[in-house]
Amino acid sequence: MYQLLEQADTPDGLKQIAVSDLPRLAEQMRQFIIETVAGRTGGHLGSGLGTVELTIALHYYYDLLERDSVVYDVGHQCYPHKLLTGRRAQFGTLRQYHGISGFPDPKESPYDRVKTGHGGTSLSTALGIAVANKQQGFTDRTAIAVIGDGALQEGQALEALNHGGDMRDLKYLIVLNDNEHGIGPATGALANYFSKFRTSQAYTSAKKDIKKMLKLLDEQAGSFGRAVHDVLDHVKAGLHGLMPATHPGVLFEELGYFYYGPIDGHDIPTLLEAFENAARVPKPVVLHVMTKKGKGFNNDEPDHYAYHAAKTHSKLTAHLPKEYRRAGGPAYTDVFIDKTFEMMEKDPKVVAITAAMLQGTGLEKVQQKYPERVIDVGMAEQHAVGFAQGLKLGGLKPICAVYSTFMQRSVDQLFQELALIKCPVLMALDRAGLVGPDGATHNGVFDIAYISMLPNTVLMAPRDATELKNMMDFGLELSLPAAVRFPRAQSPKQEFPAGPALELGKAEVLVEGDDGVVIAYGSMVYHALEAIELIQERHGKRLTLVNARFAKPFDEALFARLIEKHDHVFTVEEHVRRGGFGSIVLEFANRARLESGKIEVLAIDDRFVDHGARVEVLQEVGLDPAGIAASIERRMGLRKPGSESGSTRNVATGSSVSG
Ligand SMILES: Cc1ncc(C[n+]2csc(CCOP(=O)(O)OP(=O)(O)O)c2C)c(N)n1
Repeated sequence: MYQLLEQADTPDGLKQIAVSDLPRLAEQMRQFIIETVAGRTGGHLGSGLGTVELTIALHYYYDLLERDSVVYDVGHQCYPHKLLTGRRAQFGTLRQYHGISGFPDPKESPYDRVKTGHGGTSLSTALGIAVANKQQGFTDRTAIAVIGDGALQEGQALEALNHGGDMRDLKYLIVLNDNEHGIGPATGALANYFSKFRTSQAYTSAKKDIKKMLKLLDEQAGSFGRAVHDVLDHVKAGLHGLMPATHPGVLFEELGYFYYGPIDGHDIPTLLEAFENAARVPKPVVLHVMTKKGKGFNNDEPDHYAYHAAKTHSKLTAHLPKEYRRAGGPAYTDVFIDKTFEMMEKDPKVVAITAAMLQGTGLEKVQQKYPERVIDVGMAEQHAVGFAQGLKLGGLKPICAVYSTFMQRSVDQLFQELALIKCPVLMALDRAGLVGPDGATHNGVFDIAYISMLPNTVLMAPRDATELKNMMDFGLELSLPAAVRFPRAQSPKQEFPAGPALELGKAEVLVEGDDGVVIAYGSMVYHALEAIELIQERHGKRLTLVNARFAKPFDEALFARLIEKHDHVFTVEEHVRRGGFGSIVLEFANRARLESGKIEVLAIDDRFVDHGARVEVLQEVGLDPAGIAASIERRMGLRKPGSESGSTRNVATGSSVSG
């Protein structure tokens, strides 16, 4: 059934297949991806299905191991690439614990030049490789970036476009994979620009004639010397200029690129011909390919999001334990959405911003009711923060909803546009913590560090759904920029009774005990609660549990009292140790001349955490209730050092092996 696919396990095998058989290979590959991803593993289904023929053609034409290189933007469309580069047998382990990653990863294959997951980066990397090739005299090497119309909106991509268009004598190919979609249908001026010509009849017929002329010139070009080649290049560029005003290449040509296309990205011979032609152009080329996202997946749901990403089949996760016993309440994302509805209803000044994540943040639902007040700025996190500043200065109350990991791209905007002038914008950092199957590129485990270092900022994290709602109200009324972080998880079903009302920088004591204290931040409060319950059951020891609520400013008076009183102090957070909540407490203890040696910080070690189910990776880093209990027991001398029973912690200090 998959005979051609098996033959194409490596690019060498692929190159033995006749061009006329490649469409059949594409069919088999599509079938295999649908069976695996939609049927079992879940993952970025639609993007990969759209790039099947493109990937086959790239590997067929180029040598992407030694000579040439390809960088996939975001990397979520790399499944066909994985299948052609020796990973078919492991494909069923996609995104699972110790399985292969859903993104390119040099640890997995030398064909993956870089690890990606964040968008907008491929043009810079490929341009760098192209310039390095040129400077070292590797004139036969081509550096290729494959970028979607969504990721092209990112600031970095546009910066690289600006830089690259000014270069000559470079083998640099940008494949613009235009499927009229980001995660949902494409929006924004660039999307409008590309869509304008698609429907234009005049463009289609003019293009046919000009294509013929270009082909003729291309056929001649090879037989001439360099000078003639350059002249032909200009003639060709001129012919492109004859195209109607809606011609999509104008933008790129004016920036200095040789524009080629648009061509059918599902037609392999046309793609191969395009690569051949592009190879003869002595300057950066933009090859515009049109593809269909989710091609071949006949889903009944006409839901764009379903094409983008398929859910993991429940069979694969059925054996996994609950994250913690009281889990099972609504997802934090849904709580965020309910509250945003409520806030918008109450106050007409409240607006929400997303950076191409309408579906992931849940704001799509809110947009249906408030189309003007939910603003999707496109894949543009830096702009999202700067734009929020403007909205605030203009008199509105912006909530900037960006995943913790993607907000990393906006650190300078947090610094200048918000913190420096105390501009009060509320940042809603969803997916803060370990995200699970998307792995290292998507884990939101650095935000406490990159925000807390900035003066004039407020950082908070809720212990449950009720507290998230309270923090959103609280944060929006502050006179400082504030961030509320919440995990990709369900909130607790059974909440602790409501404590005192929120007060800036004040924590809440949830449980009183004399044998030690655990200060937990946000998502770790209920994990820590179960951990101290376990310890009480096993050893009869009672520990105090504090819900920190704020990492900045934090409850200095309470923490000082607790550190003075207790011999054992633990902080727990879903964040890296360095620069996290615990390190803030340690630094305070040191500054206040308290005994900082009593404090143990339970956090993620100085390493990147790979993919797996969220509960598996929490266990790996010791932040599941059993892992937290084990760390406390060890420190308190209740368990022999090195004994791991009762804890599922995998103490590996390197990252887990991917496939
Ligand atoms: C910096 C950053 N912001 C947001 C995302 C989330 N994201 C993943 S894929 C995607 C859409 C990409 O669209 P496009 O580049 O057109 O590729 P397609 O999926 O359509 O093939 C988004 C917004 C991301 N990965 N990186």
